[in-house]
Amino acid sequence: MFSERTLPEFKATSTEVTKEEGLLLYQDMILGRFFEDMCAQMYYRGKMFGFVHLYNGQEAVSTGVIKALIQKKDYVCSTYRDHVHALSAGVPPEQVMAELFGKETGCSKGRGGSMHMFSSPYNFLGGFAFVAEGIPVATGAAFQSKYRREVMGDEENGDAVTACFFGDGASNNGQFFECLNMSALWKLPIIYVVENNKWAIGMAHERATSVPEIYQKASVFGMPGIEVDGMDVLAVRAAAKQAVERARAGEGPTLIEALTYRFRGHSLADPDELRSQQEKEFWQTRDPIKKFAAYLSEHNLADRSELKAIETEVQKTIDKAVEFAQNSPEPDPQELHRYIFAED
Ligand SMILES: Cc1ncc(C[n+]2csc(CCOP(=O)(O)OP(=O)(O)O)c2C)c(N)n1
Repeated sequence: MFSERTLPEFKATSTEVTKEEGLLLYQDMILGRFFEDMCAQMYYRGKMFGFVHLYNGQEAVSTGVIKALIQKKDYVCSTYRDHVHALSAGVPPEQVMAELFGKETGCSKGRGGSMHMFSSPYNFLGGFAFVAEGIPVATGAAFQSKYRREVMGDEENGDAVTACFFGDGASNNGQFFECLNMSALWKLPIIYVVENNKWAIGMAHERATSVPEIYQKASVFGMPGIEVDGMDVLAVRAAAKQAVERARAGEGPTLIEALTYRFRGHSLADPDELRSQQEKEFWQTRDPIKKFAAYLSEHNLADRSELKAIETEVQKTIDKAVEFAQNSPEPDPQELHRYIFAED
């Protein structure tokens, strides 16, 4: 069956974007899209191993939230669909690609692969294979920010904000409820971003969920819940900015539900036969990149040739990332136990 929730309306005129900001948002979304397309190519050429989950279609969520965080000290926590969150958080594309190739130069030293991106210099907390596993980790990061400020008097890092991404499937997991309770109780500086792409592998969200409007669940914890069009980068960014301000001001967490769609199967191993053609075509018409390109030209912020120049540059960056990954060494088998926190 094919049914759709009505997307909340967002008036783009209610937000201001400079040309520079607009081009940066566009560049970040293009980076996410082209990077994932390259991953598909490399996966089918046998360069990557294990499950690889791509983010195509959801770019406005990563870009809209992470680019609204602004400050370098802020944290980002992801799921197994993590490449693009890592890129938006600033992890260099060559390090993400090398990780996918299982190389020593990858952001997790080639030990993690697709589902376990991690980068301490960029405050990127992972990459987790288990559904909802990142939610308590992100909540812990937000707790330490508050602890630093209130107990340790660390004004510089104490107001860092954490953005925690997860899927609609994860919102039915107990960790979601436990963490929302704690973070509301302690007024932690965190934004929970649920990317409702309607499906958890082959399980339709409405079939598995008593109250499918996830943003409504915030109210029982006494936190704001915002429903947003996840295919509109400006709408996501506006919601995220509001949540960041609240968090930074010590007013506590926000739950943002971004209504979005993944354009590919659950992973590259999924033939994607369960979702109807009609549904897929409907969401393709909402492609967040095309939508934002149209916005930029309608508002005279960029013409086609400027956008094309960005696309060409991004493609070059990705080609270089592949070359870097190809030419990088594999981890030395002698170092199998390095980075493991265990004693004999
Ligand atoms: C704890 C746990 N249970 C089950 C799985 C198997 N599994 C992998 S992905 C997935 C669906 C999750 O869907 P969602 O949270 O909506 O994220 P999306 O894939 O849509 O990004 C499931 C059930 C898992 N990885 N971890």
